[in-house]
Amino acid sequence: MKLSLEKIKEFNSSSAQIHQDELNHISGRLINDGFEVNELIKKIRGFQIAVPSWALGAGGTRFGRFGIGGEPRNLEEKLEDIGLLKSLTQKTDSVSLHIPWDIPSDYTAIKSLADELGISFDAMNSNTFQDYGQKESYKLGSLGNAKKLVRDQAVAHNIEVIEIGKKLGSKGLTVWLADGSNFPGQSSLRNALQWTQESLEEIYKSMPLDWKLLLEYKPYEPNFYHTIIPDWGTSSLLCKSLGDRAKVLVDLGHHLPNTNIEQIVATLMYQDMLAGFHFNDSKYGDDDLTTGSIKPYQLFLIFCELVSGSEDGAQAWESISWMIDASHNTKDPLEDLMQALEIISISYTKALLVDRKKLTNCQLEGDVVGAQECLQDAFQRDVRPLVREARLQNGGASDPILMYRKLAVRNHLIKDRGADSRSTGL
Ligand code: RM4
Ligand code: MN
Ligand code: MN
Repeated sequence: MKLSLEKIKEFNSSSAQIHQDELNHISGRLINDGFEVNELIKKIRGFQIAVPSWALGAGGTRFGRFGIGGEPRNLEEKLEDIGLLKSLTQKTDSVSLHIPWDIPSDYTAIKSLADELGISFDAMNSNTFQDYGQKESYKLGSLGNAKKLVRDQAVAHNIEVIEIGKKLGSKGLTVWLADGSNFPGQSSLRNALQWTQESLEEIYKSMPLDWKLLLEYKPYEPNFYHTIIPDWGTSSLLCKSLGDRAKVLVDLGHHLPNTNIEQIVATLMYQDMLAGFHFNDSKYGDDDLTTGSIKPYQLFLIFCELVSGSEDGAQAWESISWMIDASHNTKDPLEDLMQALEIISISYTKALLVDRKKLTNCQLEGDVVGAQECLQDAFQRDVRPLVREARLQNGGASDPILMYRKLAVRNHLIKDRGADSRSTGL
């Protein structure tokens, strides 16, 4: 299903006046406060976030899965769904693929469909956390497995993912390892780390020079005693040993409760070691809930570090990759992704509105209350008219979810693809 620009314009016309009033209101206030509104809108327009191919179907938990209907049955249909998201939100123009879930059967056809939809291929994800018919089992690990045969197979898989990505024009490989152990004594902690490092070295050597390696970390799950790469420190230690094209990927759900993620972001940027993000939200662990649904203030604080880190020249904004990594059981995944794209843009916009000069002065003068007020002034603003204006200028819908519902897009997808169509992935 495709949405024409005319249809979107027609939908937008009914709310044009209200939008203009709201935009005038906030613009007046911002100009008064010394902001360049057009500059802000330009930045918001340019900020695009990659969508993961595995978030387009109903997710599931280990207890059950509830289909949503009309799920994309193949890579072509996944691209079509992202095309829809792009038309409505103008907040995403790329997809992050997961191999073997998304191996293209016809590269030329996939490339031309992606071109037609204006979608490019973001970082590729390898998968050595499942068995899918390969020779050696990953039950006891992959890149850090005690058996060399398994490690070699896992390395070869990652190299194959690079080859697939090269054909699609991707420029990055994301590695997430489930490797670890469930019981003390099960594995040699030091050896497992060394094997992982050696395997990663092989993969790194096979990467084209204009590619980057994005290395995730996660404290627990699926292993519950130890995970080989449990935290950003271990990930950056490994990346440093590999070379400067290896950097740390921060998946917001991969932390123990109450971890100060914005500090991790600041520290990584300080060392030019931040590869990018997997956006999602969580209450307890790797819950993969909608970004910003539980801790919007934390998301804002993370963006404050990103904006200040790049403006201060610690790490270039352009060197950071932006991706969503979520998977749902109870929402229409397309609506969920629209919510995520919106809140990420809102958090970014609010971070742009922090009076950084004032904040620095408060910090230098030890004005604790003043510093907090600076952040609150930006966080409490309703920036939705700015984000909407950026979307409208890019050709998107004034209210993407409302338009999606008005057009009954999910029903159309169910009609086309069936009520029990099932997406590959999680
Ligand atoms: C993991 C991790 C990876 C993703 C898989 C599907 O928890 O976050 O990024 O590839 O899930
Ligand atoms: Mn992730
Ligand atoms: Mn995760």
